[in-house]
Amino acid sequence: ELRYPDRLNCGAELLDGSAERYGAGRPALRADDGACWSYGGLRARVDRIAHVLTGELGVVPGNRVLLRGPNSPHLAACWLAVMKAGAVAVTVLAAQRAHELRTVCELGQVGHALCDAGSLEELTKADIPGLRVTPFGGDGPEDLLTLCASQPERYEAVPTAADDVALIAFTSGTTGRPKGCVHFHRDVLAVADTFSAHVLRPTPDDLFAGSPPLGFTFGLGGLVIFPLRAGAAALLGQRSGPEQMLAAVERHRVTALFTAPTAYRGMLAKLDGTPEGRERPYDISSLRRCVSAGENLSAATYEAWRERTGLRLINGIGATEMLHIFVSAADEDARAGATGFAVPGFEARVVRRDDDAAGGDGDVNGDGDADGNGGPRLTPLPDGEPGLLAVRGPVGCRYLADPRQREYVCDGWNLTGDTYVRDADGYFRYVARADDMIVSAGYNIAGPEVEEVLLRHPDVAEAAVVGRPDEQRGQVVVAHVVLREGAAGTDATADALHAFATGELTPYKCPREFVFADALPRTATGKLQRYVLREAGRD
Ligand code: 3SK
Repeated sequence: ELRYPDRLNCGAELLDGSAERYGAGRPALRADDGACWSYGGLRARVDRIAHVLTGELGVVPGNRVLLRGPNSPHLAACWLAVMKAGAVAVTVLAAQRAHELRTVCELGQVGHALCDAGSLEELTKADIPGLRVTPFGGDGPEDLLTLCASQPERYEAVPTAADDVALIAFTSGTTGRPKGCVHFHRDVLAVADTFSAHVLRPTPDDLFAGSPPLGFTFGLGGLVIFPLRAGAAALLGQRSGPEQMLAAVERHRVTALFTAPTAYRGMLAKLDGTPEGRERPYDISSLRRCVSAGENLSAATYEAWRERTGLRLINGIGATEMLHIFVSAADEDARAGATGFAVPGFEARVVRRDDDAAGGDGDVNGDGDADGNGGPRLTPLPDGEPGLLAVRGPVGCRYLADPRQREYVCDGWNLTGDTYVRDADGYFRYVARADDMIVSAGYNIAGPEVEEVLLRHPDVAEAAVVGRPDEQRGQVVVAHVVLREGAAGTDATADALHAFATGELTPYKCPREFVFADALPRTATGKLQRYVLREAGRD
């Protein structure tokens, strides 16, 4: 069990604690242009920002501060300064638009914003009443970095309680209605002390990099919290296309990479031979840990990455509600097509949820307790039977004033909205998002299983499989496919894909329609929006 002192400031722990434990001269943050800040250098920058926040800007502990900008060492420094000042970071994506920013600021009761000088436009357009915006990274007299110049180098962190709010991370899930997820100072350290410490096992010599934005907790964990907790370094601000990521890995000798399955597929396409404009193939031999999360990792992608690089992808399921990853596996525990086991510190099981208070035995704890307290009941399911993934551990869902809390947390368990099955060896295997199951002629079909097969076809770059309403069958299976370069979206290709699928899948699972597209709809964090495809199919 994780134990933290009652007084705990995660910013001070990550920065001052690691500087003391590992050495203030060690590299902490690197930028693609070659800049490198040591732990001591980062601490001086963070402490000056904390002085500006609590002095000139009048921020007091508990105030909510919006952080906005592309990944950069400055953005990470602002986040740490907000932590040290005892304020609450409200993180958003640089890609978010004015109306979304307005919603987040209203729901989060945000009074201050620190915004990259190049990302001001949407925030200015949002025109949020009462919001004081301070730009950073520019050179104006009001710029945060200009204000920092006259500040002292050391700042005594506010002695927050372990249970004080540190972060409100907004999620729209894949459906578009934002929810604020509240996380405490102890939660920030707990994700490093569980997933990172037990699965990644970083050393101070590691260099972390990847594509997820710091406004997405996948990125905040992988690119700030985990490296700093381990005394390691992070590369921030490289561009996130497949070739740019490969080039960054090569140039900086990155050892730990965080990105989504689509990006691993994109990189694989650039790894064979010598790409145009280069004299030699990419050298990514420095990589030691490659984390894949954000969406389902197909067995095909896992196997292709292993074959090409010799590395096993570390698959993980995480959620903004849970801050980071809670089921995963690495090294010889990793298996193609499986997510893995509950991360040490967490428990996971597959359950059925009975919303009728009288129904179900409610015995998720295995203690025979069915006390009829009127709420939904969870019943654990045997191995091999698909059901809802339920998880509990040191971090859990706390929605900011949102009735959907009751759907997510049930009997002390967090229901992530994913359908999983646990196999005979105890591995958790992803089936589908619970609301993405297709029911056709009475059969339950998991879109990801069909996608997995299509992704094995040499012409297929991306695939999303959804149900379209049908009078006779209830729903029919429709595959939306992005083809690889050189393949044509013709009837002949559709026939070939259909023939390929029927060779691999029980006939009722095979797509009856193929729709060819240039790209699939995704959220700003890269998750597939199957509901957009479903809705398009209704027209
Ligand atoms: O939402 C996700 O998919 C996720 C994955 C890993 C870590 C954190 C998050 C939010």
